[in-house]
Amino acid sequence: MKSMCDRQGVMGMNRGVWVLAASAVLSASAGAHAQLSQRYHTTLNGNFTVIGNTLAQDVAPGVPAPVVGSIGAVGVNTADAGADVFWRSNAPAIGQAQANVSIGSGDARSQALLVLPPGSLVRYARLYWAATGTGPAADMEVQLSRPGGFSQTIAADASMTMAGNRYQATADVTTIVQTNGFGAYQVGGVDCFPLADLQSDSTFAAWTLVVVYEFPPDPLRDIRIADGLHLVSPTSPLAHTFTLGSWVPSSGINGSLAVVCYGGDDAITGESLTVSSIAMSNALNPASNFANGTRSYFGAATSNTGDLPQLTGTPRSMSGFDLDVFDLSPVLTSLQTEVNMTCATTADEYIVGIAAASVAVICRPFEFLHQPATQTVCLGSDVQLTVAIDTMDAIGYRWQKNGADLEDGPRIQGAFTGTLTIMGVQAGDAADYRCLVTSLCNSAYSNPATLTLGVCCPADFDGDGALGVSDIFAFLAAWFSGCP
Ligand SMILES: [Ca+2]
Ligand SMILES: [Ca+2]
Ligand SMILES: [Ca+2]
Ligand SMILES: [Ca+2]
Repeated sequence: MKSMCDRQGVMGMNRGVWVLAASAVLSASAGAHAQLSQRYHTTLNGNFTVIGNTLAQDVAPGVPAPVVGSIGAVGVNTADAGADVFWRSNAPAIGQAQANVSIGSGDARSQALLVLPPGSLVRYARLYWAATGTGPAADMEVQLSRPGGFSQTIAADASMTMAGNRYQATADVTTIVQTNGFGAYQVGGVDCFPLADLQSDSTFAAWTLVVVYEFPPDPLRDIRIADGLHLVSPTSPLAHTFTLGSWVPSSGINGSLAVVCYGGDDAITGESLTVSSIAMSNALNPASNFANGTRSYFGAATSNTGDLPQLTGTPRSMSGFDLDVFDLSPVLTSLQTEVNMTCATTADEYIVGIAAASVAVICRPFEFLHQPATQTVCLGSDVQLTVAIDTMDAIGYRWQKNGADLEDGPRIQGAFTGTLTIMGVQAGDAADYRCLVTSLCNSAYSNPATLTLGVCCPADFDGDGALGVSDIFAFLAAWFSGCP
């Protein structure tokens, strides 16, 4: 995208065409965007794959022609860097796609082919859709379908919006992808601002499907998906750290990083994607121009029979949509536990929506960071015992009292968490406590913590945790018996 003041904002009619309105409002609300945050993680023998397609086509001179898909009448104001006409997949017939100025946003749809290793099992799938919308709110409902197969309305479980009515929404579609497996996925019903005759460099509409699968022959991989909606500008880079639960091995190092962004412009450069300060670049993604309208895997363009439209995946072909998977192997080192990604720019502004990382790992046994503390407590008081380990990938906690498993109850909470709480301590609570912690790689008992009862209030003579007449009688009884 071009600079801030050139960006699409509130639009209005002017001289018979849609034009950009002056956008002082944009700067004021630009803070609404979000950095990336982790959506999902797992560790399994398998990997992720990512597919997606644009819903609209930029027909400016120099944009690669579709492999499959016909472009008809396109209207005016098409030389801009924004998308100009909507696609409709499986139209006018199954297996075809057409784009022209008479296709409205409500009819726009596109399709992409999901390929999975034979024998793999889908463990997780998440659909994202993003566009320059018709209002400040995200479109929370789209259609996901397969011609001749299923058709389902998908409701978003999260969304992100930013200035210029740009949004991204997302939904967990694991069950649908588990049911329907490999093959074509078609997305439509994505709310978009009308493109016909619009003069704008920043219009886009696209969708992405991230699928995590288990495949036993694959190495053990730590897989993480993060999302948000962050406008990367010269004053606002984006940094995201994937914190791995395990270690990068000393041999068999491999990993991949998928980054989805919107609004990148092939004709404007200056942007960089780095991991550990090393540029992620390849034949299709120059080190200073990775937001360039490509769909690629490890430097090769992705263009599958079954995509509708089937685009080349080469620079500019995706019309303001980038879906690139980079090889992380060159930047990974043995025993590494973090992948630090930074997106920056000196000129071309772009919006990062999704980043997913997959890294081959070996199990890393955890160590205790914090052990439960031996303590003396008062009758009737509440007490907490806490353990902490040096990985976020704890699978389970189980507290024990004198070696016997504890259950949650009226006075016991957190028996299956890192913090055990005993409320209203009674005499019978004096014991040794420990926690069995289990992670992906190992399990271990914490040190035992001994709970001892102390007399905290001398006037609570009978030790029931409360002061009352019974304390006086207990005192007198002790007095007259000579403290037996
Ligand atoms: Ca255009
Ligand atoms: Ca246009
Ligand atoms: Ca660029
Ligand atoms: Ca790219």
